[in-house]
Amino acid sequence: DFPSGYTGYHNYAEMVTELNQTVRDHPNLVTLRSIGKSYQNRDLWMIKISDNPSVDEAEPEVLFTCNQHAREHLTVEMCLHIIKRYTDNYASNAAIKGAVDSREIWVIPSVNPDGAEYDIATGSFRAWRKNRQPNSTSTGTDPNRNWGHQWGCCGGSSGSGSSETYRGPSAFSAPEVARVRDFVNGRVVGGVQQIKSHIDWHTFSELILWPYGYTYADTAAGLDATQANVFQTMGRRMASLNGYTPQQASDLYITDGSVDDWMWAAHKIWSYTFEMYPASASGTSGFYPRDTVIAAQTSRNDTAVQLFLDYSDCVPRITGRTC
Ligand code: 0X9
Ligand code: CA
Ligand code: CA
Ligand code: ZN
Repeated sequence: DFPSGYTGYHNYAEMVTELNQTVRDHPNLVTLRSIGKSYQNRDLWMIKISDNPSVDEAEPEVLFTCNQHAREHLTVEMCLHIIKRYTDNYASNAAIKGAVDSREIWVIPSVNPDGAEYDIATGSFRAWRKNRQPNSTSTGTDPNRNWGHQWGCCGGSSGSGSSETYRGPSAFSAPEVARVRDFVNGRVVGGVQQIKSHIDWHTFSELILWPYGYTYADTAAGLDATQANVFQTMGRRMASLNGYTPQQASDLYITDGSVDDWMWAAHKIWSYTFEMYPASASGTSGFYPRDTVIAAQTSRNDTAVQLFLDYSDCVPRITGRTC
């Protein structure tokens, strides 16, 4: 389990308990379901937050995903914080109620539960990143190198099973990635993708990143200058609210097979990657901030998340365009 100094973090069982408690507390605002199983057969839980949550209403849909990377435990807390904030404050806060009533918010707090549980299983952190799926030489696929747009194209991932950025033998070979893909593909209703925007939460470096990651070019196939300007403008606006640094994903380093490139290229979902606290650290220590920072470093993103939800009906509206 989590070592002392970290017991404020949720392990998998505690996360599931929290999700079930949210359903009991707010049965008219949330539904809970599993989108399928991890490699080790854990359920991949997803909560929907909206008014009339058991009805598929004609409301812009927004997706938040957390914990693709096992050791990035602060991101589980970020997704749980979003869930708590948009349910517990519904009755008392008009802006929260407005967002919940006019949107359908999907939250997947742990995309990689096997890796997260492995990271804490001995009581000392293992600095584990990938999932726990065996490969030909070692264990683990990097979920954020396993998505299907320009998979393995560009030196932004590894073909070696022992690598921290092993891309897997084929795109979507990681069951966790395939299940999130299946869910997103299933949100195409009547030929229209219902999910308009997405944030994938990571740690660390305090960054807001947008596509593409596979190329240094600002524009490329499927991403024109007008769209790139929307990504930049929204990214910078959110960064002005949380103090992160906004940049194109490839400005950090080239990645291929990352989630945001696929969300955009395959579905035109306005997909961002947020790298949370801390801004910098030595070695892997940045993945393990004490639980005392959880409250401040999750609520820090409240106004950026609210802005993101506000504009999810038409993200290009941030540049004065219509949809
Ligand atoms: O390498 C990653 O997957 C992310 N950094 S982390 O330390 N959380 O592993 C950065 C990904 C940046 N690229 C894209 N978002 N495309
Ligand atoms: Ca609704
Ligand atoms: Ca809907
Ligand atoms: Zn990460």
